[in-house]
Amino acid sequence: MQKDEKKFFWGAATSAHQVEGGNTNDWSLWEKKHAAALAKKASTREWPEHLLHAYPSPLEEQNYISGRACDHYHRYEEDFDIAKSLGHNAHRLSIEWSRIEPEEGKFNEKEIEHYRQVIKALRARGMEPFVTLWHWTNPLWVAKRGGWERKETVRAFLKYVERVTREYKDLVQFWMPLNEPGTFVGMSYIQGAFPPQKRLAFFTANRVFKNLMRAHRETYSVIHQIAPEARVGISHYAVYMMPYEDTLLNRWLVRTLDYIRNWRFLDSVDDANDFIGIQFYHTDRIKFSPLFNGRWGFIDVKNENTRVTDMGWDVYPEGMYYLIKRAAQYKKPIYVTENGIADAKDIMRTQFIHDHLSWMQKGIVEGVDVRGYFYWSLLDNFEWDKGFWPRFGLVEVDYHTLERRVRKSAWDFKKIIEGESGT
Ligand code: IFM
Repeated sequence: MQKDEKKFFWGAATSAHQVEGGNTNDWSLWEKKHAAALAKKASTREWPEHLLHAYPSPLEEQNYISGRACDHYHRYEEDFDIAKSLGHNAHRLSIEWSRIEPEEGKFNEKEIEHYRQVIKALRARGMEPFVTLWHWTNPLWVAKRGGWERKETVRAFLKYVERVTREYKDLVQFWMPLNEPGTFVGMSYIQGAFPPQKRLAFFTANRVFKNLMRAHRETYSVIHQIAPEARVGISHYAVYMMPYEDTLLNRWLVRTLDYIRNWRFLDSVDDANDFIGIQFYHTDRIKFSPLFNGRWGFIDVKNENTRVTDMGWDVYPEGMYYLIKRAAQYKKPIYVTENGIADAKDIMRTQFIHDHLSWMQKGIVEGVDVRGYFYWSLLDNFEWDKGFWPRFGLVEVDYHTLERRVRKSAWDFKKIIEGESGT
């Protein structure tokens, strides 16, 4: 395997549960249980016509059940051909723990072979695999005994990590142990939106956070023991924040939240990273809420909403620049391992990519060591508790036929890649 650390990587990212289809894990169980309630909740808000009449519509139960998803499990070669034709020289994917180890200690040889073929398919197309080992989903046996609330899960995860590293060490150079641990803790234990849906469970959240931190560190050691040359890095969701009005209190809130949401995890695993993966989507304007009725009690988010995605996220490309400048303080190579927009009509995506890359470029010119950019996502896919309606893909997926249609913005992104790499 050629060591290509200095090359700039262009690509897109996916995660197993969101694209593969046919998974059995804690999410697939949860989806079936909550689909009706999620569809009902969706019916209480107003929807633009183009989302309401798409298939599946946010008002339909099947929108919230991942089911066959994009059937990427069987169509990965077709999908990688598309990525290749779009000028990508890398791809970020995740391995599904519940497939590899559906029962504790029982590894599924067929699935191990499957992912070997997936990774080889990337290599055969000259695309560098960036492999995430856990992208939020847990095998049922892990969830049943308390998931990441329990220290035992760290030990169990490391056994899976060890097996997978031994299997693919000659094919994979870049490893990412955990996807966005902070988002997982926030969504599952503070907002209570993701399984196991514990709301404002601060003590449990802190325990889960510590277990994930331990899992990251120990995965770093396990991978390096088996594959000393491997590069192991965090995948981190960073939110750019600014005060809603420039008051002392709002500024103080921004500083505090910036540490908790953005840098606490990175600070505590700083010695266990060969690179930093930054995932940037949106910006929040933070405001003190004296009546305790803000998004997080005394803290509220009040965005301008002049440019928003289909998900209602505020678009603020400058945030990319500030975040990579701050992340540069860790003095590690940086990869933007996710950045993307839900835009079903494909009317904002080209500009979105262009603007974020311009701000990334400004950081590079000022000395930030950015070595890759992965758009989220290659395909439209299953956006967790929102289901299928958010359309993040460079490639549109028709969920009736599973036909893939390359969006115009994907070709525009290709032109940028070609311009930058002189091809
Ligand atoms: O779809 C998710 C992904 O799983 C993790 N990062 C953010 C994306 C968009 O919400």
